[in-house]
Amino acid sequence: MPENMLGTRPGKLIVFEGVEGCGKTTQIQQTQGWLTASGWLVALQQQQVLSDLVITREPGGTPLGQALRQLLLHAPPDDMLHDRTELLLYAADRAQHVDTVLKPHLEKGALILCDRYTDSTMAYQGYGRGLDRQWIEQLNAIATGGLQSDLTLWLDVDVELGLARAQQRGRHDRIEQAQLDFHQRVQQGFRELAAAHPERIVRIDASLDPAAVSQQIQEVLLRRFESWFR
Ligand code: Z5A
Repeated sequence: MPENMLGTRPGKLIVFEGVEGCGKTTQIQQTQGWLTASGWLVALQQQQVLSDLVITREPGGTPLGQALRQLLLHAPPDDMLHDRTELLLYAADRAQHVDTVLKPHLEKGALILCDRYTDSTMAYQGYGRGLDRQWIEQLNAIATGGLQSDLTLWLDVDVELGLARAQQRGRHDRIEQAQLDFHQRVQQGFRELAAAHPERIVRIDASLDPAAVSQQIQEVLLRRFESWFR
């Protein structure tokens, strides 16, 4: 499906993806700051091509999703989360997020910056956990109702570097503690997805310092704005 099942829609969905510690949160904040400070947001609003800027994430972009996020990242150790259970919880989080946040805002013309989306499920549950990738495609289609990102920025960083950054930050959740080879498989997943969808997924070298990463993202966004809004 070239666009999505909504048909023509005015908003744009930009997703940030990558392994742990790749810098998604940092770069979403930087992008928000740049869009505001550079005047791009106001200019696009004045031209009435965009309504507002929305920042959201998966899992946890809705009140229900926040409860699911807590279960997903901090499941009680004596009630181990099984792989298919985990997959279905991510899908439930996404279905709620798409229907109550993403689609309504896109219909109103918002520019959405979303921390993780369907490629994370393929990378983590498909490549990482080894679940059937056709199931995941089907489940993603059900959960999204066909809504694809307009652009996905894959923040590519070596797994070891990303994990070291995440550890410095001091957060240790269930998935961050998984084995190194699990994270390597996830990384391979993002690599293959980017190769398979070169128009939708753009690689960003996220091993550089934050300002240099932001610079690359701004260049990609300016090129996309040119083609989307001209
Ligand atoms: N997951 C899944 O399995 N399946 C799914 O379908 C979905 C998700 C949707 C939570 O995601 C988990 O959900 C995740 C995958 C799984 N696995 N884990 N754990 P999350 O996105 O909420 O959590 P995360 O991946 O750990 O992201 P994060 O905590 O938000 O980290 P980040 O956004 O990638 O990085 P950051 O917070 O911007 O930066 C981390 C640290 O590095 C911080 O101290 C920064 O100051 C520093 N940093 C950032 N950029 C740089 C650069 N360029 N140089 C040096 N230091 C930097």
